[in-house]
Amino acid sequence: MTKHLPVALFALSLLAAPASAQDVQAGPLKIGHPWSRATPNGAKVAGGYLSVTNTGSEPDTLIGGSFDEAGKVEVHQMSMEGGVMKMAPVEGGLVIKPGETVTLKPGGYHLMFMDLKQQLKKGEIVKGTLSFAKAGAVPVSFTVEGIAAKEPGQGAMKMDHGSMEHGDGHKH
Ligand SMILES: [Cu+2]
Repeated sequence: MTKHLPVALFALSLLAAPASAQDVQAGPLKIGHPWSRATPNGAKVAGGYLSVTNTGSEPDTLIGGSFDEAGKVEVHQMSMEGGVMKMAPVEGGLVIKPGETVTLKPGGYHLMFMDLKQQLKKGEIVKGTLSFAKAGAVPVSFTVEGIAAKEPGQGAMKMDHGSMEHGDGHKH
């Protein structure tokens, strides 16, 4: 992959991304419905969710991103360990193989928005970027769903990500 191609695509995706959250194409990558969840007052972290489909012939890696309302963004994985939910940064980033769709969702892979600047409220749209090893920085807009949303636009989940113990998982 040459250097100038991602730049051209970056410009294209800027044109193709209006203020509302929607699917974004970045070269061979298709980004589906970026969303986040409303946070309780005073919360310092929130999760970011979306899907990435790789329609190309080479793997790419989601290594991080940015979120206008957060000081820092990490790629995290949540898993069960001895009956306890744990989360930790994904070492080296999240690889999306050719032909695969990787979904970041509550209870699994997610973006962790850290050092939140303010409370996220349902219905807000917050701009950010996704950083890929090859596709580069891809601008996206995250729709803030309800505090108990399990997937974009509907549902509720038993466990509230926002109130979970985030402390230990974030020590490096
Ligand atoms: Cu996390």
